[in-house]
Amino acid sequence: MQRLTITMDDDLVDYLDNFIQEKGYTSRSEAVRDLVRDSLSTEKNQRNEECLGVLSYLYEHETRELARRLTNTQHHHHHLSVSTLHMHISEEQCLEVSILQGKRHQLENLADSLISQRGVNHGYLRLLPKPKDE
Ligand code: NI
Repeated sequence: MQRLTITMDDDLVDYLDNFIQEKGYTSRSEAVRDLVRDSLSTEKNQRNEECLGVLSYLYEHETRELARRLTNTQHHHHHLSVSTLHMHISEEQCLEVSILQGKRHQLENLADSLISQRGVNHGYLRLLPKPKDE
């Protein structure tokens, strides 16, 4: 192991300490190791990992052509999209929750292309490693 000295803003340290307390870490080092490991392994090594994804977002269905554009995007990536639940929340707002399956970077790209559309709010993708067949 190597010892690192890191400089951080006070705000960020508070944020980190809250995180440590919430998660029950016993030291900052342990927490920072996990954060770095998660972040770097996601970025580099696990790009092609088979994943399940749960994508949720709110959108305003009356925003010009948005409902049609979102559906088109899902159709264009139909091999990644397993199922979508649609809820009409109000006169204007809809909630969609999609179950996705595919390689990590494919699911991230699909989620980005949906979430980044104007009129889509609170987009959130949760990825889970797909359990291997026994
Ligand atoms: Ni709706």
